[in-house]
Order: sequence, then structure tokens, then C-alpha cells
Amino acid sequence: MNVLVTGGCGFIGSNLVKYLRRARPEWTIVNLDKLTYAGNLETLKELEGDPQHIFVRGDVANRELVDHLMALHGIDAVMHLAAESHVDRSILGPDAFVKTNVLGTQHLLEASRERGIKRFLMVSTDEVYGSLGPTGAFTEHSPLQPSSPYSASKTSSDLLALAWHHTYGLDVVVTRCSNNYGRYQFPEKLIPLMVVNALHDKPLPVYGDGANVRDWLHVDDHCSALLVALEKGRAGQVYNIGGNSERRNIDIVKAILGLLGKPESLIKFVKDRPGHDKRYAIDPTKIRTELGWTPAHTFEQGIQATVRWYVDNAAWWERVMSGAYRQYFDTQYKTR
Ligand code: NAD
Ligand code: TDX
Repeated sequence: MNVLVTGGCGFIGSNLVKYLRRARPEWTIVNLDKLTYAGNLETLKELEGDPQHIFVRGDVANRELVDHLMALHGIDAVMHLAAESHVDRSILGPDAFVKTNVLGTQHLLEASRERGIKRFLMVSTDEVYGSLGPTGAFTEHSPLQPSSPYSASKTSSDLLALAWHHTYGLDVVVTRCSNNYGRYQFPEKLIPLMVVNALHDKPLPVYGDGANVRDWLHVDDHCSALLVALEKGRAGQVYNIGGNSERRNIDIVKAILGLLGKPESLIKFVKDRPGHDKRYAIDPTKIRTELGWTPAHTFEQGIQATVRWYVDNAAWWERVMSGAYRQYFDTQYKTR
């Protein structure tokens, strides 16, 4: 099988490409990635010289390129992860979010339809559901109420994918996963940002009162769920992915400080994110019962291993945090 993975140099994509090479060694993976600030080819260094990993630098919105790649490599299935992924960036500048997440997805869907792709896996997010009150969890039937430009753009792409199934008969499966953590996550997201700042004895910016809740899943568990959804998911269906691991932001930040032996005086409560969703929680019953998926990591193990990884791999994050990232980082923190 020949699979086109988009966004394969980002956090989840790079972990997924390596996971697929191990789990399905007979497959060829064509990795289409624009290499924005969030994409780093170095992350895939161990695949150098692997003839079954073909990297192509390019935009998912480039129809000509996508058509060419699909024909050249005889692509059977698409796993679509390429996206602008950071909520705070979408608040500062939504254009790229609409271009990549909405228009890019539409182009990819069209190319897949014309090519007769056997399966299109749309990697969506729990943020499409908006925010929860103190109880309950999102099911696949929860209303879609996205709050940020990021989540609105992801909801658009999620619905476009489903529309391509209902209208044109494209074989689409949509997954909606909760917050991921693990190795190779860009240090603009909560967990790696806090680790990096703590290692530098810099303030740890906690938005609002720190009581917002996210539901965390180790990236390897997301990858195993994506493979299960690709192989066993039913066409036209949506599958929530989550590990029943709700945590308040402030508790995560304190846990990181504890693991690093750093003082809680580094915590700095800053102005809240505009439109900040209060709580996410995923009900993963459908993927567990229908497809037999279960996560392998507990949050306690996973966060410990992840913090350790960032301590041991400073060279990786120091390099990805240079240049374009610096400019964004400065703008972002001037506003708080
Ligand atoms: P990321 O920002 O780390 O990586 C995104 C990748 O997409 C980068 O390699 C980037 O270069 C590439 N890219 C961006 N625009 C592109 C374009 N126009 N054409 C081709 N490549 C492009 O993101 P991530 O955290 O790895 O998320 C991957 C996917 O999973 C996204 O679709 C995201 O919405 C979804 N998701 C993420 C999480 C999470 O917690 N990180 C949770 C649920 C779903
Ligand atoms: O500096 C910070 N301080 C802070 O308090 C940052 C960066 C975040 N936060 C808070 C905001 C959120 O409540 O931590 C929580 C997590 O924030 P992010 O890491 O930015 O993730 P989130 O906004 O929850 O979105 C993530 O999960 C769903 C991913 O970035 C999305 O791509 C995914 O779809």
C-alpha cells in the first residue's frame, strides 16, 4: 500500500511516519510537507536513505503537485495531518489557517476524488466541539461549536471531508482527538513551552487562573488510533480519540516543575487567551468498542518520559526555536 501522509514533518506527523514504518514495513509513505516553522526534516533523520519514505516539500493546496504525486506513486490512501495547528497564532493571524486548513483540505479532497483514492483519513480535533461545562464529555454527536479561528478552520475541513463522502462518495473517515503530548512537539504548546522555560529559569506563563482543563493523550497512542481508523474505520464515520486523562493546566505546570526540581515561584499568571475554551473531555467509547483501540500510556508515565526527552534533546528544540519562531514568540508575549 502507498500512503500519502500530509504534514509528516510536524509533531504528530513525524511520530506517525516513524510509527507506520515500524508497524507496516511493507508500505511506502509519501510525506508531503511545506516545512513551515512547525515542520522540521531533522526530526526524520533516522529515515534518511529509507527508500520507503519519500519526502516532498510542498503545499497541500498545490493541486498540480498533489495530482502529480498521487499518479507518480500510485497513492492508495491519504492521511491528512498538514495544518496550521496553534490556537494563539490563529488569533494573531488567521489567514494561513483558512488557506491551509480550509482551502488546502478542499484541494486535497478534490485530488483524492479524481484519483479514486481508496480511503481519506481526515485528522480533526476535539476543538471542533467548543467548550464543556464542569461535567460531561464530547461524543461524536455533540454539536460543533468551535471558538477560535483555528478550531473554526478545522471544523470547516472536517465538514468538507464528510461532505466529500456524502456528495461524491469519497471513502472518508474523520478522527477527532484530544490534546497530544510527547517527543518532538514544538515548544509553543503548553507542555514543551513550560519545560523549556523552566529549564531556562524563565517565567511559566499560565493563562487566566490556570483552571482550564484539557484531556491529554500520548502522541504514540494517537498514532495507533490513526492506523486503526485507517484500516478498520467505517466510511463516512467520525471517531473520537482520547485517553480519559483530564488535567487542569495549573496542575500540569506544577507537575513539570516538580519533575525538573524547579520552584513554583516561576509560575506567572498572565492575561487569558481571548475566547479561551474552559474544558475539553473526550468520550472514546466508539473507537474502543467498535474498532478495539486502547491507549498504552498513562499520563503519569508519559509526562515523565516526555519531560526527560526534552531535557535530553535540547539540541533539537534549540534549533527549531530559532528564526521565524523567535519573531512570533516576541509578538505573542508583547501582547500579554
Ligand atoms: P504541527 O503544527 O506540529 O505540524 C503541522 C505540519 O504541517 C508541519 O510539519 C507543517 O510544516 C505542515 N504544514 C503546514 N501547512 C502546510 C501546507 N499548506 N502544506 C503542507 N504541509 C503543511 O501540528 P500537529 O500538532 O502535529 O498536528 C497535526 C494535525 O493533528 C493537525 O491537523 C492538527 O489539527 C491535528 N490535531 C492536533 C492535536 C494536538 O494536540 N497537537 C490534537 C488533535 C488534532
Ligand atoms: O503559554 C501557554 N499558557 C497556557 O496557559 C500556552 C501555550 C497554553 N496555555 C493553556 C491554553 C490551553 O488551555 O494551556 C492549554 C493548552 O494550550 P495549547 O498547548 O496551546 O493547546 P490547545 O489550545 O488546547 O490546542 C491543542 O489541542 C488541540 C493543539 O494546539 C491543537 O492543535 C489541537 O487541535
